[in-house]
Amino acid sequence: MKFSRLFYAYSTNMGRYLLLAIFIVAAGCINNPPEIKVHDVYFMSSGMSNAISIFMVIENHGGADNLISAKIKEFPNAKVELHTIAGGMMLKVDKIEIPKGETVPLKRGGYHIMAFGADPSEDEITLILEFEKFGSVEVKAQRS
Ligand SMILES: [Cu+2]
Repeated sequence: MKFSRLFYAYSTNMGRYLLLAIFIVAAGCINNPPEIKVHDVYFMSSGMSNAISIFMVIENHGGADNLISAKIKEFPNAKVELHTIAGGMMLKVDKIEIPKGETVPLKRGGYHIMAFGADPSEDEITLILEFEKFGSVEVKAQRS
């Protein structure tokens, strides 16, 4: 009896819409994992004492992710912030969005990482980038 009622529901338009809605919701839940690659990493003195600006290219060949924080191995006590430039002003941000399948440049005049309390005369530093889903990525940055 119950099975025949289910079959009857499916045979109606209402039943088909319901099934379609379930499929759409299910598809939305399945997200590709992010596939992050970081390259062209460099840093320079920011002009302020013991502050450096760090730039790079972040490629994502998978699902959406966010860069949420960064650390410098050689300067564990440095304060490392994510910044952007808006209307000529530098702003601290909580995260940098790395959309699905996109390449996000961290460059002058846009998104960048800034570290306070890192010696700008170093030739090379090791950055540990923390992505929300992908986890941590360790990269070397050369002084420019
Ligand atoms: Cu900055």
